Amino acid sequence: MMEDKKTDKTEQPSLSRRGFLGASAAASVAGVAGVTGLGSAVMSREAFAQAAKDAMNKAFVHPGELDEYYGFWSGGQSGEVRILGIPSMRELMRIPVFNVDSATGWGLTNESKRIRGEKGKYMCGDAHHPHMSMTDGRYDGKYVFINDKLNTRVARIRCDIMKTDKILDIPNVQAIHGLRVQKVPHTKYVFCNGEFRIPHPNDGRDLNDPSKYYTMYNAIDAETMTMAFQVIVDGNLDNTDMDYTGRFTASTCYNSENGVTLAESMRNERDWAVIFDIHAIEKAIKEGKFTTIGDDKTPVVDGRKDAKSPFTRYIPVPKSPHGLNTSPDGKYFVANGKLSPTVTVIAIDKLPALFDGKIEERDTVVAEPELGLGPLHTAFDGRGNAYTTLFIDSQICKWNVEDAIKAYNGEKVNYIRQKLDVHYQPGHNHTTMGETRDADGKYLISLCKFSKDRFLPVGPLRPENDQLIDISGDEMKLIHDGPAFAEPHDCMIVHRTKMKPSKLWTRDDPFFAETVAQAKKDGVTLEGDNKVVRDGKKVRVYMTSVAPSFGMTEFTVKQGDEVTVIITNLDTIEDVTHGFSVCDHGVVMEIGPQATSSITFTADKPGVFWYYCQWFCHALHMEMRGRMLVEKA
Ligand code: K7E
Ligand code: CUA
Repeated sequence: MMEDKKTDKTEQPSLSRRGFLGASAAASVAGVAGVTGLGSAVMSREAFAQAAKDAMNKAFVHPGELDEYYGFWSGGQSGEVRILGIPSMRELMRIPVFNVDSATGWGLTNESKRIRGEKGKYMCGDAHHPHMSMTDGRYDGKYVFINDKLNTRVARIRCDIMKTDKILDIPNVQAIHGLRVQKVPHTKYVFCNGEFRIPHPNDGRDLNDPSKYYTMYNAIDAETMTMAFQVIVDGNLDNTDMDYTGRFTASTCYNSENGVTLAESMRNERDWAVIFDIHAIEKAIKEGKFTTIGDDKTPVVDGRKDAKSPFTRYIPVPKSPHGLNTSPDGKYFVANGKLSPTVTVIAIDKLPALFDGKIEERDTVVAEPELGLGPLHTAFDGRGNAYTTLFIDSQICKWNVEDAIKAYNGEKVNYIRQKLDVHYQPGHNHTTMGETRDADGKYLISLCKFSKDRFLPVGPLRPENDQLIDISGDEMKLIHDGPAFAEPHDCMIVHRTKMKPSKLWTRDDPFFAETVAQAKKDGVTLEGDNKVVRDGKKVRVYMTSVAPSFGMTEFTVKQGDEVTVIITNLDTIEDVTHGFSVCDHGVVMEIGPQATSSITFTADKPGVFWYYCQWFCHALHMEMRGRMLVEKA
């Protein structure tokens, strides 16, 4: 894909990153600051070290202190989401989503299996892009949505309980990659990109006729988590973002050649940023002007280039663009060039004229600054500066958007403010609140794909390196290295004032409503009864738990019974979570305070099987156990 070129061909500060390798980060940064004309005086090594130390001290979260921000990290091919505290970079929680989790029983309990649905049988996922729901362009603390590229799904996490509560299989496409939410007036839709091109329906027809393949842009109703519509496109959709008017979204799109091999998809010097007019699409669907595919009911409209539809415009941008980012002032879409050293700045206020046919596609481009090799993603500080990751150069390039526009108009200005070495090969970066109107320009996270020599060696597979950078001043300062497992492609940083997580479960939580309904049918009061209900070969064992004991110290079933254990945790003390595990049956689950959890398994062998609480809950936690007696059939 991307070749690690030996020389840096950028015209702006012509620095060979390779020349820095071996030199200390401090020296490199000081050097860059000098050449980029940041200030005439190159900072001394001592002064730089002191400045970095000051920034580090400012960001230090002492024991017992709380972080200022929640970071939501994708767990990449681990299929989970992680919550980190920022700036401490302490990992606070893991939220299993597409994976199966041995700690909480996610993917094993009945409640989680219902949410995971048909594709829950796949015990893996490839999570890339976590994004929070918004109201009026600001995080509202309600949901986090995340894609699964591997099994073509989108999940929703409820931010009160920090559990996944819906997973939607996206029909008619393959590999959901880019994902963003509608920002204004609120998150009615979640938008996501189908990346790979396939036949439709994909039922064995047109197997080897790629001219019939295509992919689609997808809109999900965020509240119901059902499909809203799909738009047929040319090329392969990569990343996407929405504007702050609620009308336009944009997606980067590579393989404008519609090829299937690497060589075929690399021919064009320019691919596209595809702009979608959401209002036009909604109107067509309202008027019934759509088709469907196979048995699926999702409204589909044709937004291919040659269809010359009112739904899309294809803006040529160089070359196999990757990240697509909206500036927090709502003015620009920025498409990151990946195989071109440039990023393309598209003025959102010119898009209505483009759709009206008054201007040409490239007339919407107001800047195309050259930043360095391998620009992948751009973040913003809310002060007019942008921060672009340079994958090949292993740097963050800080540049000024208005200056880049001036340069594009022929003025002699240097739009590059600073280049900072990161370690190494950064993909996404993200600023605090930077994808909202509240962008506050305090910290930048650089998600580096390689850590090489930054940590103790741990075998051939190494952690990645999530670096924390202070961007509050004129200069970026690297202040923390954070090892991370399994590619956190992307993250999102939310001020803690936006979040209101629950401390206890509520008894009427929809998360376990179906289990509660079953108990009602069985005439069981979950908050007090401890009893066994037999229903043919199905046995339901209802139990309460209060530290340090289960409501039942034994129960008896017959070999071959399908056993469901339903536990209600009556503890009302915060932080007292119990567990339920049965030895030698692969049975494990978490039961939070005031929650009900259930799990079903087959008692397939006669004998005595101890069950126990696997979540440390009390001084007598080890004693919190009982016996399952399985009688020979
Ligand atoms: Cu890895 Cu956003 Cu999936 Cu870029 S994507 S790096
Ligand atoms: Cu209950 Cu440990």
